[in-house]
Amino acid sequence: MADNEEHDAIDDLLLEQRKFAPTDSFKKQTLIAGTHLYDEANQDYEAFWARQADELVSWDTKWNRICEWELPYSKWFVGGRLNVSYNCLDRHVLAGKGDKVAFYFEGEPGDTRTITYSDLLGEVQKFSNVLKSLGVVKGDRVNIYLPMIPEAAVAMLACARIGAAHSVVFGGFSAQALADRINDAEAKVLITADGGWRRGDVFPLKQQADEAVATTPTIEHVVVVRRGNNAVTMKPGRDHWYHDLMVAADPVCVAEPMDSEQLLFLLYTSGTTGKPKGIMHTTGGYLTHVSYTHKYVFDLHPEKDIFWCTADVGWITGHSYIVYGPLANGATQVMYEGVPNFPANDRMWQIIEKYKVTIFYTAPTAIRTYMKWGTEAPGKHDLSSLRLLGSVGEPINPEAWMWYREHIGSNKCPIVDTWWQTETGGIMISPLPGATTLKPGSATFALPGIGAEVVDDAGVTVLKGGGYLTLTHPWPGMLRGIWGDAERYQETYWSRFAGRYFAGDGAKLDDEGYLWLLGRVDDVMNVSGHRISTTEVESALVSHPSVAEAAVVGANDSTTGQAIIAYVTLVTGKEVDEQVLRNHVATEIGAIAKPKTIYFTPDLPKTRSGKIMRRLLRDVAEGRNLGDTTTLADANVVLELQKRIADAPSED
Ligand code: 7RM
Repeated sequence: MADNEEHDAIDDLLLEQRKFAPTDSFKKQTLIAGTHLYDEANQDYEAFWARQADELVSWDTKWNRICEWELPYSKWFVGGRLNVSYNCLDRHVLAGKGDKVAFYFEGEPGDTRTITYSDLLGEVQKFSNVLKSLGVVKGDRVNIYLPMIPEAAVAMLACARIGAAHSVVFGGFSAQALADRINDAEAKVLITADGGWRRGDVFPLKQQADEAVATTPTIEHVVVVRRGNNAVTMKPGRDHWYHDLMVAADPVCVAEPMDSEQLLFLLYTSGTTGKPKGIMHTTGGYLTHVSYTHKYVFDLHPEKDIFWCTADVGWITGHSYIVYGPLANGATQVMYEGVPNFPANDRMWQIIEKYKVTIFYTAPTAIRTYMKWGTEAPGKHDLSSLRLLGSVGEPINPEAWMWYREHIGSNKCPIVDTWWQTETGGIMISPLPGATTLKPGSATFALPGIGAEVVDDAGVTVLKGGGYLTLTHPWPGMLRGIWGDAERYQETYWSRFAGRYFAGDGAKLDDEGYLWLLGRVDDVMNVSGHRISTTEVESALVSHPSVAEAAVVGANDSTTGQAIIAYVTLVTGKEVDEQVLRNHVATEIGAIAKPKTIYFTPDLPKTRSGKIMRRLLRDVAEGRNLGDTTTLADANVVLELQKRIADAPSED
């Protein structure tokens, strides 16, 4: 934690003195106004989670052990049996809530669909039978590569219903990235769409899927949802239209109880190497964790609230807080397909007004973008239905927090800044909005049932000041491993500090015990809340025939949090345009991984042992004075680079 950058961040945050206690009017209707949940969980966290599992989840067979913990593996609610799809659908319909709206779907072009819990149950049962008819059985993996349309939730819930694990790949990933993930998971079936809407145009998903499936021997069938109405090629015998299969499908598929530790899904996320990790999540613990956090962090009143999480289902936030948490809690949600500036900059605020959204959950990068667009867009709309705001994906700077509070929440909505990861399954550190006094930019405290501590380099607990964020005991939604790579699981999360889960984030505790998250301490970048490893982008760059060597760093960016900056050395005698290389990265990984800027350099700064000095490259990219360069093999390399960058035309 010796980086200047991190010290600056700590100093900035130390200056933040504003505090916002829950208002009386919020406290009057809140689920949790006092500290009793914390007190209960502090007494016995296992018993606390058992109570949540009992109250929030319906079990076919009750568990006989709450938690089995053999570091680094935990099992929760052992012996218990349940079906996640039953919990998200059937039980609400059986309780007479079939006509309650599950989703108000808003397509980017303006088309809408209202989907009740009965509707959703009907679709999921049929699609479960479709999957069965395609040969999918319990334990198989199914890949999902869809736009943000209700069929994404249908496909996920149908997998859960029959015990197949889904692996959702974000629709913005390239054919190559999709193929890598399908091959790692050895999925049998791929569910995709002809295309989806984005900024007024249709993006051709099926084309990417075709390219991917050309190199995925395990895929037997491809199911295609019609959404973009764009032309596609259907391969007879392999490809099937979703609507054709659905009309022929049996409408009844009884939910089969699954073991509490049955694999529910894989979700690939970037680590510090070039190969994404298939994070494993299972059934009973995960559902308990996401229902509990969705209920209490968002203070959910399912009969009154309209919940809108703006994430894509391709990320963990979409899994936990669009599909599983909210549906298990019987919430009514908005699902939006497109971008926030189509047809104009006020689309999000228009949607909030239209559906009278009460709880809005989005990312700091989005908030900073809205800030740039100005206050006129939100000012045009009646946002008075909002009563709670949330933030996720990266640290939220106090300035953005205050803007969000004032211009979206009209100074009355609490903001829950929620820290968690793909690996944690659900929210870990967050205020409880009716109980916690907020500080702008702080995620405040570990939730009841969660143990979080900051430690120093030697693993010693820090009570005040900066260090590494660790988790001290298992929790129900924790990852159960990395698909096919037990060693990497142990190594990545459980080897840095004995007996503790290492999150990879820096954090600081202030003198009142508030947690301030400071971003990644490893080679993982966070661009607009999306995790991308420097190595992944470097591998993509060097896979271009003209590139000899590449170094990638995440530099601070006022909108996206971090921006990808690449330094590239070309093969002698070869030339290539910056744009060509950026597009090459988009083809290899996806548009989100495109470097913002590429600097060409004859050499990269290296230590004598040949390690690229990324810290120096970050300093250079952010225009800082260089710190210690004594370990450099050739100090001239950096001076040369600085000169080039100073001379280069600016991007902004
Ligand atoms: C939910 C999600 C995880 C990484 C994590 C952090 C960063 C997420 C916050 C945050 C500060 C937050 N899963 N992060 N939320 N940093 N404050 N409230 O984003 O697996 O995609 O990313 O995101 O660095 O390690 S993720």
